[in-house]
Amino acid sequence: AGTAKRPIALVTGATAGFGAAIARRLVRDGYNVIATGRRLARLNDLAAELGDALLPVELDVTDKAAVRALPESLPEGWRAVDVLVNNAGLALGLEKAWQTNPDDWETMIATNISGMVEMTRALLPGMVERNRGHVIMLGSTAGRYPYPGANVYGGTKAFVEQFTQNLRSDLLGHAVRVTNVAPGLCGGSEFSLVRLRDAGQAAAVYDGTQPLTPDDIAETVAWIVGLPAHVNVNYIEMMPICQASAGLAVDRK
Ligand code: NDP
Ligand code: 8X3
Repeated sequence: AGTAKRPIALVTGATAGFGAAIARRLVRDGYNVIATGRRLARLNDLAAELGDALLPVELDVTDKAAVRALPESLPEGWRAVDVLVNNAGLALGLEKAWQTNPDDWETMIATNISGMVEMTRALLPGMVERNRGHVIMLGSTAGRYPYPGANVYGGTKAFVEQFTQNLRSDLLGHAVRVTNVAPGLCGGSEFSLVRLRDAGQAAAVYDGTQPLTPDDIAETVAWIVGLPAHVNVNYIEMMPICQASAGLAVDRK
């Protein structure tokens, strides 16, 4: 499989939401795309839809051994990854810090931080060696603006931002780009269903709003990777027009 001479992108969390939209968009833009995630059936559906330009690979980013073995385990012709999209991630819960399930905190840290770091560490050496590559992170406005219930989720996304900019420092002198894409309210994905574990509550998050869509995110990623090779977008923040930062809160007794 794979169509000769197309650049290669690897997208984590391509079974839903942003990752699926980014995979579709990059195939359309001429990439061969390695689509990864835990739900293999969904990746196979994407392959059936998109053809030979999409390679489905079952991968849990929290499985350290599998991530470390990934570059070697990719089929011939798929190993020289040009673009890594570190999209796999999740929020679990919206409770106040002292009411949360600590296992949920661990899962967010394992996925959004450790998984993202391991994926980057696995694919960066090849990019540096080829002096060609681009790592795109899915950060969040939650990494910059605090809000009640964001506790560890927002903390993981702040890590994503600082890690991205520190990578930029390490990569100075190499033609490898790194970008943190930080969206705000975005519907049309499973994000709120995963977070709130209830379809009704998840739908209510978007009541009366016109949120960003996964296609808006994919469009932005496609623009960033398509810029001339000397241009690096370090950080890009996106919100729907119906969203703004709300200012500081005051407790009045
Ligand atoms: P979805 O829940 O729709 O998609 C999340 C994806 O992550 C799924 O494909 C899921 O695949 C994958 N994933 C989760 N855990 C793992 C794991 N351990 N290993 C591999 N893949 C995993 O959410 P979104 O598309 O909305 O979110 C994508 C990213 O964007 C996340 O990092 C999120 O934090 C971020 N984001 C989302 C915003 C929003 O409002 N929607 C706004 C800002 C940022 P599977 O379960 O099959 O493994
Ligand atoms: C997703 C956006 O506002 O739910 O990262 O944290 S938000």
